[in-house]
Amino acid sequence: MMLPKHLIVGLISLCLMIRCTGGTERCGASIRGACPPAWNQWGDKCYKQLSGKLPWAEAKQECIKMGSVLVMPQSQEETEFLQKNLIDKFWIDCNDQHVEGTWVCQDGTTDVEYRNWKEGQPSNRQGKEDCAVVRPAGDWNDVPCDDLSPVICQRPAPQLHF
Ligand SMILES: [Ca+2]
Repeated sequence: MMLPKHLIVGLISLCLMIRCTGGTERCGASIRGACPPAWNQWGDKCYKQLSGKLPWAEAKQECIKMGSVLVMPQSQEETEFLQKNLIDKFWIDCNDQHVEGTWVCQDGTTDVEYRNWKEGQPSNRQGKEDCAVVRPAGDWNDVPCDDLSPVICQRPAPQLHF
């Protein structure tokens, strides 16, 4: 069945109007299908670096406060984007605090299989390295969770659904 053009335009406008009730930031993002201001986009994810350095647990909390989660790159391409556009060293949502040697890496609440440990890592040096960072070389190291490292938060890019 063919719908009259003005009806289609009307329906799209109505959908946008409903989605825009969340405020101007969400509205602009929804229409462009892009990240909010000050967030970098790569594929279907938005990223933002926090100012300063934090311990791992605080990094996770600060991201949640912004309606996002601690970053968890799922490929070397994603890691390279982050290093080139944000910063070359940062925490990732990967830890073995619960069971030593069993690393849990999560993209939000989804387990991530991707691993990129530097040769010889994770080393759990002195028995106290339970959190992971991306090193400037692009690979991973386990370090003490109370180390201070830069923080990148991630959130899904807004999607248009009709
Ligand atoms: Ca280590």
